[in-house]
Amino acid sequence: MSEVFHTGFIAVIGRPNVGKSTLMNQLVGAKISITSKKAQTTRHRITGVFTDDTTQFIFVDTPGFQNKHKNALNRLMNRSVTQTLSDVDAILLVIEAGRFGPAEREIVKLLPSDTPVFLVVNKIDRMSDKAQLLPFLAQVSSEYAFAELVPISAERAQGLKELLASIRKYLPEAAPIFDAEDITDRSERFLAAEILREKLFRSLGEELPYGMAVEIEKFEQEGELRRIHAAIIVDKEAHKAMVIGKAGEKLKRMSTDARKDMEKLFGGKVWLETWVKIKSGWADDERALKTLGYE
Ligand SMILES: Nc1nc2c(ncn2[C@@H]2O[C@H](COP(=O)(O)OP(=O)(O)OP(=O)(O)O)[C@@H](O)[C@H]2O)c(=O)[nH]1
Ligand SMILES: [Mg+2]
Repeated sequence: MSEVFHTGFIAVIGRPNVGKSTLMNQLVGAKISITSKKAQTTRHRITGVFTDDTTQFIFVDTPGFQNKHKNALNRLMNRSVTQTLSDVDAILLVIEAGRFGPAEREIVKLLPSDTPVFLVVNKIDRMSDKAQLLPFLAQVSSEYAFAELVPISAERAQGLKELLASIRKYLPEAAPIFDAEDITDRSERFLAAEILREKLFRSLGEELPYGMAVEIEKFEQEGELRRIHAAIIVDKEAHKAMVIGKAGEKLKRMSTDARKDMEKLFGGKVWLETWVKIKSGWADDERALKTLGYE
């Protein structure tokens, strides 16, 4: 390798639902972080790695930063954002095109002054009038001394090559930390729980997903077959029935969808068993949160 190699950490932050996880998955080229139309889908810090001939990009997807809802889980989620910021080479602050308001200004206050911050303007595919983009960029650049302003569409993979090329300029010269084929630091056990949680988030009504978590009780591998037992944790008896659905139909469909995604990501057959468990108040119970893997 004649060229110098660059390696660095890049935090992906922003308010809920702006497309942080969609962006990281596109940059890494695999679905390692779950996504949904609902806010606060991501609850954990998740590392995604992309390595090419000259650079290793180590992205850190974070939960959406918000101050509206306060419980122990939300406090942990916000803390994981601020902790991530102190230890990276670059920060991608993701916003939605046309939207820079109080929630974004709250986040700007957290930015460390010694780290380059990219303003990543996502969902440009939704802008009906493209002529509004330039004045919008001019306006937001007065909010903070952003190192770069990059308009993209994470969903349509527009602007991502340009984004990677500009990030590289800010990463230090260093040998890679991960193997070239690694895409995440998370275990299959963790990813399995997240995939099932995505199906719950996407298939259930508005409020229910926030009161749920997934716990993998058993994860065994026999050759290419993975046997997974997953418990879906709900807050109330009434929620249990909603997750299971009429004659178990709902749970069956969500489990099948989850199994298919797991097989795709792990590259082998999966046998998945799911059941629903009630643990009331788990989202405000520090001990329960620890058992569920929230740092
Ligand atoms: N139209 C459009 N939708 C997008 C784009 N990127 C993401 N989305 C959608 O925006 C929604 C939220 O995406 P996520 O990636 O889950 O957002 P997030 O910022 O990780 O959200 P939290 O984890 O809840 O903070 C999903 O419905 C995505 O499909 C985009 O470029 N264009
Ligand atoms: Mg997310």
